[in-house]
Amino acid sequence: MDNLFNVRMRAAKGGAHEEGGRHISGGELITTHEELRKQIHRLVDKAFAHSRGMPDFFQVKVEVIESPLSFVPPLSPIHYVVPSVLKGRLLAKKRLATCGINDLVIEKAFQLLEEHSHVRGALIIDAKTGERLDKNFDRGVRVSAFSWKEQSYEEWLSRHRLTKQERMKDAVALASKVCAHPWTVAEVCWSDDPDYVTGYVASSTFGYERISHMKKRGDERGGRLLFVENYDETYLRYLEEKPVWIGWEELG
Ligand code: PML
Repeated sequence: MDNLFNVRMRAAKGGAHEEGGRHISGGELITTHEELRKQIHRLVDKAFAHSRGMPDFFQVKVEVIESPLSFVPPLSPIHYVVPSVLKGRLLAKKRLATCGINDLVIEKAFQLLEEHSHVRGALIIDAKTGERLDKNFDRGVRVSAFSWKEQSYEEWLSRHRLTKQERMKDAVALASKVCAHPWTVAEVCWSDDPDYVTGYVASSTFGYERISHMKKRGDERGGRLLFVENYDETYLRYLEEKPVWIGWEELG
């Protein structure tokens, strides 16, 4: 069998992230050697045509995948259209509460997200106390090593009568990996792209719940919260390293 590669991209302005540069764009994918060149081009286009600005730092990391890949079925989508950011945030909080998270914990976590909107990775939150559990204060946790199987993506689109949308494709893949772990209670996310106001709440019980307005247009603050019932090195390694295909094994 051909080698598979995990490809990670990050781009920033004002130097590398660790030197204080401002995050512009990131990307994750798994690919074959044959497709590598095409996929890297896609990531170049993604980073250099971003509404957060033109990067002056761009890095692509390509690593061969040593362990076998398992399949994670994609979450089913629901789309809520809300008339305002206020209603969107309120709905997100209600959906998180439906996952069993206490209102005070939700408020505390949203507050943390406001204070850490410069963090490009996810903040890991204790679903019982609202405390932040990851120790990467300015970096958060980067969920990596996942990709859609293209045939499954086509099937998922047709099952849910949806058309292709790159950003949603990437977000559903990430959320499906995150929510497949039994310790994940729920995830909430909205983009740091000033032109992109749709966000989501995801959970293994209710699926990928898209919310049309999670922030005002022009706002560059975004982020991702993962509410968990347990947290340790193995959970962190699952999110960052365990390679998975998003799709149904029977479709290949
Ligand atoms: C991001 O791209 O930074 C997050 C996007 C979240 C929403 C994706 C969607 O369903 O449209």
